[in-house]
Amino acid sequence: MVDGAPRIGIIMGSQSDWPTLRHAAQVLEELDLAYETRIVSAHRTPERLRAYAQGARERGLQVIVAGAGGAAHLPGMVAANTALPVFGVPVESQALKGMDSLLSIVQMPGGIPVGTLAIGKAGAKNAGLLAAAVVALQDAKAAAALDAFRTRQTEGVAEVPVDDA
Ligand code: RP5
Repeated sequence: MVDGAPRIGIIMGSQSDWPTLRHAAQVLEELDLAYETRIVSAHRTPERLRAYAQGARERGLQVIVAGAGGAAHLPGMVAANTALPVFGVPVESQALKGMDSLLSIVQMPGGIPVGTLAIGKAGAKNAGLLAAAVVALQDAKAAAALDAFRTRQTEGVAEVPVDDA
């Protein structure tokens, strides 16, 4: 974990979502940005959800990454309870491969926005990067870390494919 007061919250509906959401955490580690993680279920812990979202700004959070699967109401309900930016990550469900999660998160009514990412690992990683970009708007160190990440990524792309990469 990165030291310092977290400005990014990563929340998920269940422990079973962590293998996906940890990719958001991993990229924040790489950028050396502090974050917190919590299990907050829209259905099983609705009071925890309300308290988390309503107290988020006061506690110093600037942005929330919320991942859930199936009837994935967590990102939308968090957005309903805070005006902080919320990025939703659809977790790949067994039954419907995450299409249920995606459609549950993306179709928000006008007025309560959730920035919805791709299903699964790529969505979680990009939610982490977007959260970092929000923080970087007012933090030169975070902005420099994001630029360095992009440079490393570009430099890591080989020009020619190999058999056993
Ligand atoms: C959702 O239900 C969670 O976000 C999770 O993706 C899904 C299944 O939860 P578990 O039954 O694995 O706890 O609320």
